[in-house]
Amino acid sequence: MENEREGVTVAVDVRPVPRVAVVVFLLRSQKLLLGKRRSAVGDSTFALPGGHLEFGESFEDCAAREVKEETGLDVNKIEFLTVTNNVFLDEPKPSHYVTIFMRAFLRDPQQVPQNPEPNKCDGWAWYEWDNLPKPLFWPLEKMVLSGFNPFPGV
Ligand code: 8DG
Ligand code: MG
Repeated sequence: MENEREGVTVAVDVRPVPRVAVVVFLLRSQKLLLGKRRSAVGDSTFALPGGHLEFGESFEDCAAREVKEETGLDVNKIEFLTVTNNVFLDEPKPSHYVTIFMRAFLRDPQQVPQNPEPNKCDGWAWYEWDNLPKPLFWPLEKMVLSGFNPFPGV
């Protein structure tokens, strides 16, 4: 497809492409932070905070930014854990994400999560790894079933 913009012809590719997401296992003692999604992808399932990698951004900066935007929390000790390939063809809005999973900790262990984007999430809470809520967002469910564990030294 071609677009006329200020006298310049710009080629626009309208085919769907995979996108990059950065999501965060935010850990506090033996618990991690999850929220129930309000979204065209994975609606009403429990998921990690996270979102789209912006142009020029590092994984660590994206992780800290998304956690801050979605929960108000400040994190540190941000590290890369793993990456998975997630194709969502059966969702109301089909999409494909390469999802980068990071780990982080609270800068201040007393800080309490807020829910500044109530249209995207029902609210955040800490859950024990051995007693996770159901249903989990399936990319996360897939990892749990594979035996993945985000806690250090496991
Ligand atoms: P943004 O525009 O604010 O950057 O993005 P967002 O609205 O917060 O995006 P998102 O849907 O929360 O995250 C982007 C994609 O990341 C999501 O559609 C699918 C993928 N993803 C996973 N696992 C997880 C997860 O546990 N949590 C979140 N939030 N996204 C995940 O594959
Ligand atoms: Mg998000």
